[in-house]
Amino acid sequence: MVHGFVFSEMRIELKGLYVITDEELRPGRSHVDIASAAIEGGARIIQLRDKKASDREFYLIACRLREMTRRAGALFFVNDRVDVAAAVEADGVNVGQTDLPVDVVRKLLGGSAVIGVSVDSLEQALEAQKAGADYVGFGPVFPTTTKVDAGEAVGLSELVRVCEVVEIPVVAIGGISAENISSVAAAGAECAAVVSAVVCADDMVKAVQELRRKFEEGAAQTIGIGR
Ligand code: TZP
Ligand code: MG
Repeated sequence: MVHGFVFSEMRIELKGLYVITDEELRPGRSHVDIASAAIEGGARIIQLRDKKASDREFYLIACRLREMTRRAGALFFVNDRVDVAAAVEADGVNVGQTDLPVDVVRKLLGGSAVIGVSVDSLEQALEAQKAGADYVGFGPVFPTTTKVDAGEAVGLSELVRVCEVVEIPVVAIGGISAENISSVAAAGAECAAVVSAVVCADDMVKAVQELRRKFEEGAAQTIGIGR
């Protein structure tokens, strides 16, 4: 099934590589640098994630990324900050298990906003789906050091199970690289979200191109059923 959302008359698929910006992994690389390379490499889903910026900084960066993504015809998501997502008219927001509940986010952002919920089990994924989430971010699929409290890797077979059971799009996350992204796509995930695979690459544009290509290769041989 192809999942799509309509954004100001434009239908953009929630499918493929999902690049999350992070300024901490590679000092000197800003959110704008990362988003700009991601767009140049062909990524069409970008999320701003920053746990340290002040409200003002975060808002100003979000304004820049909103502008860049709009120009590129890319989706723009904000992590955690529903208020900032609303302020900059982001396409959506990604919230975790301890952030605002989906019904409250929906009330604040309205019906057309895409709400993603981070989950680490099938139970949480089904709960998010029932609550009205538009997608689940499932992981960490593989071990990662990018998010210190990410917990144990859930593994590829659990990803296959979640993709089979859950009806809303599944965005796989955690430890995804050029080496394993094909398997994630083949497992049935609509998207593969990456941080370090892009942010820490010597050449971010090339990394994005390679990740996209390998995602497509994997998606062509989906091993999950019923998608
Ligand atoms: N949520 C679960 S794992 C993770 C997040 C934000 C970090 C993913 O980063 P990386 O570098 O792609 O493993
Ligand atoms: Mg969060």
